Amino acid sequence: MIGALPLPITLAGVAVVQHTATSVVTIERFIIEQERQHPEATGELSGILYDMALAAKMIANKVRRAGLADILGSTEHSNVQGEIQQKLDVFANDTIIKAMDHGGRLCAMASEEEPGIIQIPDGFRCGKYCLMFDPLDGSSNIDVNVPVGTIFSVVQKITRGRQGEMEDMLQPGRRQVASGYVIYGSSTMLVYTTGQGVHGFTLDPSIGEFLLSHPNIRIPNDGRYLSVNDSYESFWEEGTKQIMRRYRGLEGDRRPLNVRYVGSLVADFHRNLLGGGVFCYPANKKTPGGKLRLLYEANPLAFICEQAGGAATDGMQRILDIVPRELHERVPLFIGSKRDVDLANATYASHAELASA
Ligand code: AHM
Ligand code: MG
Repeated sequence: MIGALPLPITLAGVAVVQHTATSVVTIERFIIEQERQHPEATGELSGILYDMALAAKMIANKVRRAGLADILGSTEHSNVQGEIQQKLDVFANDTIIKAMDHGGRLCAMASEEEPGIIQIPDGFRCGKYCLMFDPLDGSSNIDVNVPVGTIFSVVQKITRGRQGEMEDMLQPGRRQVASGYVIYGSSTMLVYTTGQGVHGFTLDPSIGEFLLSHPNIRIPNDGRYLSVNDSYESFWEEGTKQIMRRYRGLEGDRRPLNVRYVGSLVADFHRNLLGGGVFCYPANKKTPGGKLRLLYEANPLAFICEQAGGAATDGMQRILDIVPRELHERVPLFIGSKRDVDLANATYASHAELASA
């Protein structure tokens, strides 16, 4: 039911609309209203977000029909990480590129599924932003009907030429101007930030619109959930093992966290963002640099998490301060409720002290 009309308020001299719980707000309208708070905005960033929302709807449609359309299974190609690509990965990757490459807002893209920079085709205008994305994270879970997701990150171009270059892509995460994710779960949700809080939209499939359902998401300081794949325990270093003992309340004074691990980053992160908790993919002896990718996974989710009041670290430093060295760089990741991320940092720091004593 459409309820009370939104109330106009004034912020920094600009009229914006304050949403009541009952107002129906599409993602387009919300983006426009946020843009109005920045009179200097050109609308290009908003355009990128609309185009991502469109790509998300197309991917959601395909994911929902996955079992029916007989498109499960692997293609013969493996991606740059040496993993087998699922067909839906390819579809999601192509869909995002096609939705974004001709809008005149981007100067280049990079995808977890592509080895190098994706240039804007000749004949299309190049804009001032770069888009990095993981088109379908957790895609190895598709055959068993577990939620998967799309993750994206936007930075501003810093080089002078027409096209985007590697230097544009390899900026620390704190320079992101927008990031977000889409979760294809029991419903499809798009959650994004442009540095003005974190807002979540649920897709109403009957009208094909993302509607504002979770304005101004805040992650609880004190988490409920621990998400970690502890089958790697024997490959963890002692500092990591101690962090996990503390999270589980086996050592120290932290109330024990509940373990929840889907194995699909977006699903694990989304649950912890709403309910509070920490997702960990630490380094281990098998993957000493971690598994998750800095540019496509850690940075965009870290921007969202910080904007929601949480934190993200590799155990030594804030994720958003890491200067990337290559497109497909991996990083250890602890992300979620601030208190739990701080506990990981403090535990590693005490181990470093012990080691150097
Ligand atoms: P992907 O980008 O190849 O899909 O891999 C990333 C996924 C994440 O969604 C998830 O958190 C992680 O890999 C699970 O890894 P593991 O099976 O080692 O626990
Ligand atoms: Mg991924």
